[in-house]
Amino acid sequence: QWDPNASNGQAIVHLFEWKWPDIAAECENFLGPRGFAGVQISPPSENMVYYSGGQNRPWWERYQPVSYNLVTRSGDESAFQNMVTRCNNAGVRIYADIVMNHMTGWQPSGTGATGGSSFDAGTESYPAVPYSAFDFNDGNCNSGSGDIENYGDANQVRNCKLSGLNDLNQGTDYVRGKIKDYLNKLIGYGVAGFRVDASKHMWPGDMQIIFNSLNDLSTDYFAAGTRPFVFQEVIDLGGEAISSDEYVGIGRVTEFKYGKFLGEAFRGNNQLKWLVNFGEGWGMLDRGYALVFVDNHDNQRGHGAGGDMILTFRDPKLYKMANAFMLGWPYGYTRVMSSYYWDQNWVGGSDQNDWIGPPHDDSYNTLSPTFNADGSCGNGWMCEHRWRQIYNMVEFRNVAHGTDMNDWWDNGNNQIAFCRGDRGFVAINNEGYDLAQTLQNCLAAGTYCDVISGSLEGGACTGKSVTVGSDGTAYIQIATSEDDGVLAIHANSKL
Ligand code: LM2
Ligand code: CA
Repeated sequence: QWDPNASNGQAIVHLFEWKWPDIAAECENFLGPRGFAGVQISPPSENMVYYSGGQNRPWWERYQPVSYNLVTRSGDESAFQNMVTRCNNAGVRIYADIVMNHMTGWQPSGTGATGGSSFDAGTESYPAVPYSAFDFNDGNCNSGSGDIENYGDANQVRNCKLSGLNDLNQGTDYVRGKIKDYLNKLIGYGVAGFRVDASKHMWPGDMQIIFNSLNDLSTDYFAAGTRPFVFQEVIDLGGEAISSDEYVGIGRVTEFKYGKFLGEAFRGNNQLKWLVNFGEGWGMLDRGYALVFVDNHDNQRGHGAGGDMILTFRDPKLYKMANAFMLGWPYGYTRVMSSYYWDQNWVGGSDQNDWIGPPHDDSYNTLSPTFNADGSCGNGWMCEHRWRQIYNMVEFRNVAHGTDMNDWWDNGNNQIAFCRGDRGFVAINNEGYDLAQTLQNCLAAGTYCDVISGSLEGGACTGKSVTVGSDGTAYIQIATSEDDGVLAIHANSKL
């Protein structure tokens, strides 16, 4: 359950809030051809519909399930099935975001849901599952308010309400059975695995029982006996009662230290030279258990963990450098974030618009991305995964897969370079002055196309070229005046 079950690559992309038909087309038109292994989708389960206080249809309503019916703003059950089939046929896996810790928070009775199911949050009644008060943890929670008040108390973190969300008791056979049926339905349609929301708020023992009970993946697409990939969202920056290590027996775990540490380094709060042992040497999970990312849908908008150190599309030059480092570096299984734009409104250090949902029409139906001549997206979609510097580094990661890091170089400060076996070479310049040096390389002698400043297209390089000499060295130049602070060449970018 630590293996992504992918045929196609070493990186996945989170197509946050995308609609199912748009994801299907993206698998066929872009992700498959570009070597993306899979897509993390937004939660497919029916959620409450939120219109209140001027915050209409926030993205976070999808983290308040009403049932396990497959109907959301991303599409209905037949659109879901069609997407999974088409993506699998394009060699791209689908990983569903599973919200199984809780149902909705309190909402007035009569509040709508994306599939039209009724519910009453106050009495914890969700007839479309069905769940009733009996299935929730209220009696097992020992905090005064019923909410999680103290992250030093594991019992509270797992048995009390996260932000007021009705907390399911995964300790009962009934709740386990309902979750199992939901996940097995998704497996039946051909999904390859799950991102498990709020895993820190569930007991690992309960989760283990649920995931062990699931069917093998569909033999329409996977070898007999293949188990679902599981990556659990556990925010562990240290100093709490619960640690990520408790979950590595079930599947991979999101390593939130990774994006925070990278953000600190690229923003200048730490020298890049220290990245030489980035990974376990920095107190992070063993690489075989880590799911890593520069930012996610929470911390790119001040939710979750990492604070203002997190890099996002709003700092494009540093963001591309950090993603290039991540995709070039042999640690963890990598996830690229793909976002939509929203206007921020900063008041007293917090963004009042952090709730804003995806691009939509007047009736709040989600809009599809449009595509510009250069491959970038319109209609409010950022599509970081379509930035050349990012998708070309996804190819780099695939080409370098199976090699370790070698031939590290740094200038003692914020210029670094390293090799991946004899398959790839990356250099990064985060100084206020140019990098212009002859450095040890590891690729075979020849001329290579830098896949950051350009691409190898029809045998020609649209960006900078690098010549590796017969002595194994190459002259590397990254001027501060350039758009990008990184250079990368690999075995498949040879001219
Ligand atoms: C997650 N990981 O553990 C998700 O990555 C994160 O996006 C989810 O929170 C969280 N768990 C629960 O699934 C988001 C968002 C919250 C939002 C919740 C529920 O970050 O702000 O909470 O979804 O929709 C919202 C309101 C909050 C309110 C709560 C309950 O923002 O003020 O609390 O609903 O009504 C009273
Ligand atoms: Ca819980």
